[in-house]
Amino acid sequence: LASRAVLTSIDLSKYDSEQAKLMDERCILVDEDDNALGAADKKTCHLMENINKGLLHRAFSAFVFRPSDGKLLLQQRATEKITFPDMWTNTCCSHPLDDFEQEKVEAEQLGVRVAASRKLEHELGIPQSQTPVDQFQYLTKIHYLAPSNGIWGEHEVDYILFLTADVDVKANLNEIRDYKYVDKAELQAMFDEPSNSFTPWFKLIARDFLFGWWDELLKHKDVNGKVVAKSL
Ligand code: DMA
Ligand code: MN
Repeated sequence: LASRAVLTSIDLSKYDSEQAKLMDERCILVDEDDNALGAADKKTCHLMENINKGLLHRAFSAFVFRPSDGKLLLQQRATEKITFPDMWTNTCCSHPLDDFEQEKVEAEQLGVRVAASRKLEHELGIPQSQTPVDQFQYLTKIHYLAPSNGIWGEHEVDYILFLTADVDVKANLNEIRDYKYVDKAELQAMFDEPSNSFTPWFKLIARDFLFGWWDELLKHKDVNGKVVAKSL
């Protein structure tokens, strides 16, 4: 597709300048079987007009759990975000980039693991030493399409990664408005409260996978009652 279609672009001057600059990052284009096809900037990849022509890119969704009580770390996206602002979502989502050789490596999902560790530091200030790439557990990948506000949307092959680790959070306020740890009941209560809004991919993953996987995770505890970290 990308080679033949004429792709649309737009002016970003009315958006937050830091977030506008990040729209120059180069995402990895893929087909529906996740075969890499090339690269395009993040702005091009997230315009519905291009998505409607079939443009698809690679992404990850990371879920970080606290070993002491098995709670999940959620974030609320900053108002400055160009796509899906102010919504509650899983710990961190983003894209492996064509800009970095390591993030293009497909063996053992290395590229998305490296990207997850990089973005957990960028968005939540978590030192990369606390998120070693071999400690992420790869669950599956999902293909989904979701419009955001106005002209924007997502169309991704999204790798789902779990990490059980103690992390120190120092939120980057250009990325994140708020964050909190929740157990399953607390998350369900947030879903039941109509004034909360959630990203479409988080709702989808929660509906189809999250609660079952979370139950499995909580079954594995060490002698001190801490949830055991799983790795590759
Ligand atoms: C993009 O997330 C990835 C998924 C799975 C939706 P994002 O908008 O948080 O990424 P970024 O902040 O890097 O644009
Ligand atoms: Mn995306």
